[in-house]
Amino acid sequence: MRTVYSEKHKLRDAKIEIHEGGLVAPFECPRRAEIILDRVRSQQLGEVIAPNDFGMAPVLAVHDAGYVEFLRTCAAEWAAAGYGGEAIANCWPTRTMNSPHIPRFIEGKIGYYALAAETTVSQGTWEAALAAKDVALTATDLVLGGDRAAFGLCRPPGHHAAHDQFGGYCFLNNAAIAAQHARDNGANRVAILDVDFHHGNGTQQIFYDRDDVFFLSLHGDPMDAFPHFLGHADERGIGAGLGFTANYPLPPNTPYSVWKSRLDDALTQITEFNADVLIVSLGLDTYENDPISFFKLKSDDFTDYGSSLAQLNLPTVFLLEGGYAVEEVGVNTVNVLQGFEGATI
Ligand code: Q9C
Ligand code: ZN
Repeated sequence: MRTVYSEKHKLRDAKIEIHEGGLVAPFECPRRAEIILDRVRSQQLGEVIAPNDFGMAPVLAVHDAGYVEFLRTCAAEWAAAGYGGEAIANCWPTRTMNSPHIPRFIEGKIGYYALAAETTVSQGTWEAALAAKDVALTATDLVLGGDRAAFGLCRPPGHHAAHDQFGGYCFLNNAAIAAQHARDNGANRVAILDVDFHHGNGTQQIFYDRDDVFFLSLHGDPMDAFPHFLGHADERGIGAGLGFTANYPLPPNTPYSVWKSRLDDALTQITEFNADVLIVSLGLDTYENDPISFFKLKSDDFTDYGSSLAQLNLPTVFLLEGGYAVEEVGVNTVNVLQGFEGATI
């Protein structure tokens, strides 16, 4: 399968993340993508191509225009206020302060558009996020054009980004943008399977009331894990979308055997949905040695479930999400893709 990759991911190179009571170097770092690209090449997965520029229309099809303008201008407004470091939220419209007014000053505005504080908006973040959505859209076009599968090596990731919120290392929701693009270009039903360790709250929110995009997620139980406030089993969609969201929260130390049984249930639901296209939000942070997660998948397990995904026999777009065991993230990513390609259907 072909891989879509842009060097512009390197422009997302934040220096700080709030973690466990202090500031650390961000887990979501440029080296992740370089290690994955090296593994794609050394395993000869297939051609590596650059993305096309799709402009802003596919972004505005799923994200709020004011939010997008905020992302574009945030780092510059932060600097213009005389602030140093990287733009970071420290105050929110919480449950007791939910006025609809959007502050004009950057310190309030960033709080309005943030869903978590660990993620800064550094110089270059916007340009990298734009490249990541073009990577996702280009990979989607390969599959819409007849490729059996494609890999979008997206960075920064996207699945925590909601209609008008960033956080969890995500700014633009690459998978949601890709799914809407598939809908607008001939796919009647799109399934998004999110296998990242964390719940894909942003993707769920964007499609929650829709019956044309089925969102399914396996993840650490939000009672125990980020994003803490979404991803429970009783979230199943609303209105026309009821039954088109499926969540599989799982407890600390979940082994592959249990995770795989939940995956098999999700795959059955995707088959019954009769999807035209499958988009996989491919997070590798389910790995046993991931530094911020608590599942126990081993490297060979990634190959195994890649093979199961192929059994759906659907045009499949893989989009990179998380995975922070940097030295092993290349092996684990390409294991999924090679498991998929090596499967006998
Ligand atoms: N103590 C993705 O994998 N905070 N985002 C974790 C751990 C945020 C992960 C805190 C994790 C975001 C795309
Ligand atoms: Zn994750």
